[in-house]
Amino acid sequence: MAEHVLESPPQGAAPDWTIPQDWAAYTAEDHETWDILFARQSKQLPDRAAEAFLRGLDVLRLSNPGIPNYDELNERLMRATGWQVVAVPGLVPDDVFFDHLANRRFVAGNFIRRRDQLDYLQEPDVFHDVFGHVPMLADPVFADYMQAYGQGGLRSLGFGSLDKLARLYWYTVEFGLVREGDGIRLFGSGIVSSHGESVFALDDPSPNRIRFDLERVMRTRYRIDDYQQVYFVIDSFEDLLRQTIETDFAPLYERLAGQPDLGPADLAPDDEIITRGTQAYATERAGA
Ligand code: HBI
Ligand code: FE
Repeated sequence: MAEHVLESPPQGAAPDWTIPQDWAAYTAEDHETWDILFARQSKQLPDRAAEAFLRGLDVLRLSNPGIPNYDELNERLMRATGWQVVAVPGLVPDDVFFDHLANRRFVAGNFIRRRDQLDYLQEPDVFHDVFGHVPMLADPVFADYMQAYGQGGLRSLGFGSLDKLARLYWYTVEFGLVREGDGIRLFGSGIVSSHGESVFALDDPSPNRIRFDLERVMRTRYRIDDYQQVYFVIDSFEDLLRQTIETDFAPLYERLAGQPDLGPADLAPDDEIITRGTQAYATERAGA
């Protein structure tokens, strides 16, 4: 990830790396790409996504179809939780990223994927960043969690353990599941913005599903190139927020430094396994 990040803001960007969204520059095809993705996911998610996400989708129901204009979106988001979306040219350095989150600003790319990339791309585009992340930011508890994560990130910059902290973000904000009613629902932005993974993460027998444990998650490597081999299931957003606020990260990092990392498909003795995966999907994709 870090290798794609420039050291200083590119020309035209502010010192905090933000740029104008330049909404008028999107083409008709760009807007149509958003509409196709939006229709597809809003149809698929009602039985799958967390209530908080589905409720939050309303902030995206703007007066015009197409890619949201951040000014209009921000009026709604600001009213809901005091968060804002700001446009950035791509990946920004960790300290800049954390500083925005700590101040309730979510950085979003402003480009949209090409028509031949509807199903998968690695870089976060406006569909991933806005459809995937913004609905959860309209939830008051999750909104506080994201800010707490940014504050924790700023405090952690000196520890040399950002890879561990990034795993917490990955396995919650990006790929988290939550226990809800008598089932499990999606809330991670990488899942809800993916047509394939929003089925796979809940229904496929391949991945492990393990009850969330902060230390366990921070020990677990992740893959960025395919569906996850493990998903962690939080009890509730309140619980996630509480653990993040109450944990003293300094001794945690020290403990983690003395333990080996776990691979994405590994199980650990203390795991509370919700579903033990077959790993059939990952095995097949590896060509074994
Ligand atoms: N920059 N634009 C952007 N989006 C991210 O999600 C992001 C980033 N820079 C750093 C970063 N994430 C991370 O290091 C976090 O995953 C911790
Ligand atoms: Fe994301």
